Amino acid sequence: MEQLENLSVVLHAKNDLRLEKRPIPEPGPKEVLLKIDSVGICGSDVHFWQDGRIGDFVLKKPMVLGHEAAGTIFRVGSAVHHLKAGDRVAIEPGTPREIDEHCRSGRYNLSPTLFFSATPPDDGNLCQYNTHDANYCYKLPESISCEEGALIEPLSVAIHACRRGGVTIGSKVFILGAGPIGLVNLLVSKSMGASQIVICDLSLKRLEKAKQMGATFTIAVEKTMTPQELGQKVKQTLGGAMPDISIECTGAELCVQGGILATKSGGVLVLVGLGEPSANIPILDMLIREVDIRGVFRYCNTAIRNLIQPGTCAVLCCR
Ligand code: NAD
Ligand code: 572
Ligand code: ZN
Repeated sequence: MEQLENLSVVLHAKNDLRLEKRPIPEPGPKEVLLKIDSVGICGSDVHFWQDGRIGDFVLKKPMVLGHEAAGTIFRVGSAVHHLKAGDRVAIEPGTPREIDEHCRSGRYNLSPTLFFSATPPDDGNLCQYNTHDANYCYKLPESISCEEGALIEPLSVAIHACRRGGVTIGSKVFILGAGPIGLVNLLVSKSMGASQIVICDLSLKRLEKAKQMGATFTIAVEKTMTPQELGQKVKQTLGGAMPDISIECTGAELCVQGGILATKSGGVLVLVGLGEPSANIPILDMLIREVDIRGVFRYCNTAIRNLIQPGTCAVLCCR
């Protein structure tokens, strides 16, 4: 019989990435063994590689990278009945380890003991075979490739952010940052019915991409711009109106400040971008104009089973 290998991309320490053979794991009763097909490289994989840490999450032992992944079921655990060998699935990397108060309220992303692929100390999916909780594997319909399946993960960040912001039909949305996360927020805002979407970035090339992807207006930010100028520019761009919802996807302090000032009174600023642990923000402006600031920690409940076709998954955008 052919001897299977499990070549894996393992981060040992800052700037010490190795390709090594690891044993093929055995699935537990509620798990599946997956042959990994596609893995996206997220900014956080690059950060762990280059810095060995992100904030308080520090690499202390070797870890397999990759949390944007899709694969094919190779074998199922004894208690798994909704999936079978050969099914192609999108993998949700965050799986609860215990049913705590956050899980019970449906916000399992907030569980402090959550397993999350490729966040120390939990291994990711940049390998040939891996096991995963079967309840967090979503069968892909024929029409969705594994590459697209892997991209459901970053898409989920945007679905969660737009839900947290309350994006709905007719919303005016301001997105700060046109990197992959800003761009998926653009796509999800559109699909949730936003009528006007303004997006800003320092990079003209990224703004060009945003325009191609359906942004109504783009704003080129200059490093010398003040947050007040950014807020004014957004209002001017929208013909005197202010956005109902702003979604911050840069982590830059200027953008957090500009996001508050740009948002209409009674509106919402959603913080997705990971910046410094503390920031100087125009808190009085936020208070007197009742601009709500909402955080985003990854996502929860963005994919479900059995919606379109029995046994397959659908990504939920609309509430
Ligand atoms: P990215 O670095 O590719 O994109 C960030 C964009 O912001 C870049 O295009 C950059 O030019 C732009 N930018 C930086 N400073 C700016 C400024 N002063 N004005 C205007 N634009 C500016 O990153 P990404 O992959 O798109 O992710 C965006 C952020 O979201 C990162 O901080 C990432 O860590 C974070 N993130 C958070 C979550 C979460 O759960 N909260 C999930 C995924 C990603
Ligand atoms: O797709 C999930 C994801 N989450 C990111 C970044 C990139 N991709 N977040 C920013 C970093 N945090 S963290 O709390 N951490 C490393 C666990 O600083 C998680 C959310
Ligand atoms: Zn990611």
